[in-house]
Amino acid sequence: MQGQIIKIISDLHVVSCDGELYLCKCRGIFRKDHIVPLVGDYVIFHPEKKVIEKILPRKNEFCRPRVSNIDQAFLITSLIHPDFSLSLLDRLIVLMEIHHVSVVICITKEDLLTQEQLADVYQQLNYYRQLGYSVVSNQDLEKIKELIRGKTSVFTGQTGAGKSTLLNRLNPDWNLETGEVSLALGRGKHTTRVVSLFELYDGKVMDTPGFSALDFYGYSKDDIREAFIEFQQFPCPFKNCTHTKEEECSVKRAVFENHIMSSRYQNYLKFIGEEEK
Ligand SMILES: Nc1nc2c(ncn2[C@@H]2O[C@H](COP(=O)(O)OP(=O)(O)OP(=O)(O)O)[C@@H](O)[C@H]2O)c(=O)[nH]1
Ligand SMILES: [Mg+2]
Ligand SMILES: [Zn+2]
Repeated sequence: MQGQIIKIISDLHVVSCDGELYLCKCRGIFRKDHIVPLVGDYVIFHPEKKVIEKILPRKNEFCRPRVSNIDQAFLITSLIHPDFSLSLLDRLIVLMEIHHVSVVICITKEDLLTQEQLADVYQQLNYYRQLGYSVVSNQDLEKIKELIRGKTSVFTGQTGAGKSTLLNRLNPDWNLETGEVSLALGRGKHTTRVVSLFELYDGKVMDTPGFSALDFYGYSKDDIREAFIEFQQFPCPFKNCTHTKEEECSVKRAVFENHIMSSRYQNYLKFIGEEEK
């Protein structure tokens, strides 16, 4: 039978199929061949033997969090505790662009900011909206429900940003564990420990463990450059320009003329390891 892995707890894989759940192990050969099942994987399994026999080809896969077959990512972005960071936001957007996952920027903890602070943040986020990314607040439940419909979405973001809290609000039956944020450290305590996939509003959502830092492994400078989608609006006269050195580079000019947000360009330089001197 064919099903989907919705949770993995050590060597037990919870496979969902036609509304039933099956607790399966993997065929021994998987380990030998270094095949690691992920939450989101579509699998062929044996319902009586409770064994996963085959993993079907993935649309995409991530190592942190360990998930596959994602259409859309909700980047759960706290405005304070943990602090708002455009650098983290850009990092996550780059990852999603590289994996062809659509981006929803979902901000949380608006209630803890003053009107002035909020206006500043929204001004910055407006730039992202103009690039075509959806921007919502965790208060906009109706908008979020619309975005979830018909897709598989992963909720990702820093520990303590409010992923599980928002999912509980979307479906009060779930009662996912949520945690306090340490005021001393300004971050959460890794309350969610495993990835879980749930069905919701004709779509699927995944709650994932948050992180405190996020690095790029194994992505080329070219991948990272392509992921800054606005650069394409300013075609460079130089072939394969890295937009770092050439005086006449049109991306550099666009930054200078404020058509490209300066923090975006600075983050690009940071990510490719060419911080401006
Ligand atoms: N004031 C305020 N607090 C919020 C909001 N959203 C979440 N919180 C609080 O933030 C804390 C952390 O929320 P969680 O939902 O556990 O965060 P998480 O992103 O799931 O964290 P991990 O599971 O550790 O990755 C909890 O105390 C929530 O009550 C919000 O919009 N406003
Ligand atoms: Mg959580
Ligand atoms: Zn250039």
